This record gives sequence, structure tokens and C-alpha cells, in this order.
Amino acid sequence: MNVLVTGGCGFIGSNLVKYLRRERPDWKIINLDKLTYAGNLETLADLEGDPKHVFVRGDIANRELVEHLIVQHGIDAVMHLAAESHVDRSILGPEVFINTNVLGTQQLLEACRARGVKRFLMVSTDEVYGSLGPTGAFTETSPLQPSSPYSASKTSSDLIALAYHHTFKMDVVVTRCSNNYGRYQFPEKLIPLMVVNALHDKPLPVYGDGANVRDWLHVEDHCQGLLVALEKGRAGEVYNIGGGSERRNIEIVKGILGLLKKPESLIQYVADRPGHDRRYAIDPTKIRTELGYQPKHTFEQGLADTVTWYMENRAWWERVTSGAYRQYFDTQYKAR
Ligand code: NAD
Ligand code: TDX
Repeated sequence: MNVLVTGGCGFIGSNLVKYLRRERPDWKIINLDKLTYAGNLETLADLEGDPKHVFVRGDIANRELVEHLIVQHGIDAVMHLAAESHVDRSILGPEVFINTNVLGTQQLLEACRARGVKRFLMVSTDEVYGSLGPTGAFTETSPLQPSSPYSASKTSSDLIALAYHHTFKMDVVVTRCSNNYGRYQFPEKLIPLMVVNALHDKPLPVYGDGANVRDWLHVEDHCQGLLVALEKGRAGEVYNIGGGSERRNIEIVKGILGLLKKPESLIQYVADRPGHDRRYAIDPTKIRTELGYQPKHTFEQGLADTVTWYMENRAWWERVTSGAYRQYFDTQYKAR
């Protein structure tokens, strides 16, 4: 199998590339990534010289480039993760979210259609469903009610991908997962931001009353779900992927402080995020019963492991927060 992974230098993408190299060592992975602020090639430094991992710097919206890659490498399947992914940034500047997530995805789909790619896995999000009340969980048939420019852009790309199945008979599978956590997450998202701030004894900004709920999924469990959906998912179907770990934000922040033995006085309640979704929870029955997906990590252990990873890999996130990680591409690739 030759697989094109888009966004393979981001948080989930880099974990997925490593996961696929371990779990499917015969596969060749073509990693197409634009290296925006969120793309860090250094994360994949251990794959330097690996003939089964080919990195290409480029934009998913560059149809000519994508078609060229599909033909050159005989791409069988695409796992599409490239996106602008941070809700707060989408509130500050929605335009790039529409360009990449909506228009970029459509260009990518068009290139795949033109070149007969056999399977397209669209990595979407539970944010397409909007916000839940205190009870219940999202199923694949829940109404789509996105709240932020980010989630509206993801809903658009999710539906465009499904439209390519219905209209053009492309083999498309959509996954919608909950909040991921784990190693290599950019320290703008809740868990790594709080860990990094706490390690610096800086305030931990908790939005609103801190009682918003997210359903946490270990990134390795997500990778398992993506692989099973790619290999066994039915064309035209949507599969929710969840970790079964609903937690209030404040519980997580206190948990991190406890693991780091830092005082709760670092917590600072700040103005709420505009349009902040109250609660997400995923019903993963479909992927479990139909495809045999079963998450392996418990949240408490996964969080402890993640905090330990950030403590032991200070150089990784210090280079991310200082911007030094961006030089890696220049020295390793551009110079050749
Ligand atoms: P991320 O922001 O860490 O990484 C995104 C990657 O995409 C980066 O490497 C970036 O350089 C690349 N990219 C951005 N624009 C590009 C473009 N135009 N062309 C090529 N590459 C481009 O994101 P993430 O957290 O790893 O999320 C990956 C995917 O999973 C996204 O589609 C996101 O919507 C989805 N998702 C994430 C979560 C989560 O909790 N992180 C949850 C649900 C769904
Ligand atoms: O500083 C903060 N303080 C805070 O209270 C940050 C960054 C977040 N929060 C809250 C907002 C959310 O309720 O923590 C929760 C999680 O926030 P994020 O880490 O920004 O994630 P979220 O907005 O839930 O979106 C994530 O999950 C769904 C990913 O970023 C998306 O890409 C994915 O689709």
C-alpha cells in the first residue's frame, strides 16, 4: 500500500506516521505538509533516511502537486488530516480556516477523483455536532450544528467529502473524533499549554467557569481508529471515534498541577471563549461493533504519561515555543 498522509507533521499526523511505520511496516507513506506554524518536521527526525517515509512540503490546495504525487508514488489511499485546527485562532482569523479546511480539502478531493485514488479517509471532528446538554452523546446521526469558524469549516469539508461519495461514487470514509491528547501536541491546546505554563510557574488560563466538558481520546487510540476505518470502514459511512473519558476542564487542570506538584493558586479564571461549546461526548458504538475498535488507554494513565513526556522532552517544546523548530526544515531539507 502507498498512502498519502496530509498534515503528517502536525500533532495527530506525526503520531499517525510513526504508528503506521510500526503497525504497517510494508506501507510507503508520502507525507504532504505545508509546515504552517503547527507543522514540525523535527518531530519525525527519527525517520530521517527511512525509504518508506517520503516528506513533501506543499499545500493540499495545490492540485497539480497532489496529482503529481498520486501518479509518481502510485497512491492507493489518502488519510486527510491537514487542517487549521485551533478554535481560538479561528475566532481571531477565520479566513485561513476556510481556505485550507474547505477549499483545500475540495482541491485534494478533486485531485484524488481525477487520478482514481481507491480510498479517501476524511479526518473530521466531533465539533461538527455542536454542543450537548448535561446528558446524552453524539451518534453519527446527530444533527450537525457547528459553532465556531473552525468547526463550521470542518463540517463543510466533512460534507463535501461525503458529497464526493454520493455524487461521484468516490470511496470516502469519514471519522469524527473527540479531543486528542498525547505527545507532540502544540502547546496552544488545553493539556500541553497547561503543562508548559505550570512548568514555567506561569498562570493557567481557564476559560469561563472551567466546567466545560470534553471527551478525551489518547492520540494512539485515535491512530488505531483511523487505521481500522481505513482498512475496514464502509464507503460513504461516518464513524465516531471516542475515548470514553469525559472530564471537566478544571478537573484536568487540577490533575496536571497535582502530577507536577504545583500549587492550585496558578489557576487563573479568564474571560470565556466566544461561542464556547459546553459539552462534547461521543457514542463510539458503531466503530466498536462494526469494525472492532477498542481504545487501550485509560485517561488517568494517559494523562500521567503525557505529562511525563513533556517533562522529559523539554527541548522539543522549548524549540516549539521559541520558534527554533522552524529552522529544522531549512537545515535538513532546503539545503540539499
Ligand atoms: P495540527 O494543527 O497539530 O496539525 C495540522 C497539520 O496540517 C500541520 O502539520 C500543518 O502544517 C498542516 N497543514 C495546515 N494547512 C495545510 C495545508 N494547506 N496544506 C498542507 N498541510 C497543511 O492539527 P491536529 O491536532 O494534528 O489535527 C489533525 C486533524 O485532526 C485536523 O484535521 C483536525 O481538524 C482533526 N481533529 C483534531 C482533534 C484534536 O483534538 N487535535 C480532534 C478532532 C479532529
Ligand atoms: O487556555 C485554554 N483554556 C481553556 O479553558 C485553552 C487553550 C482551552 N481551554 C478550554 C476550551 C475547551 O473547553 O479547554 C477546552 C479544550 O480546548 P482546546 O484544547 O482548544 O480544544 P477544543 O476547542 O475542544 O478543540 C479540540 O478538539 C476538537 C481541537 O483543538 C480541535 O482541533 C478538535 O477538532
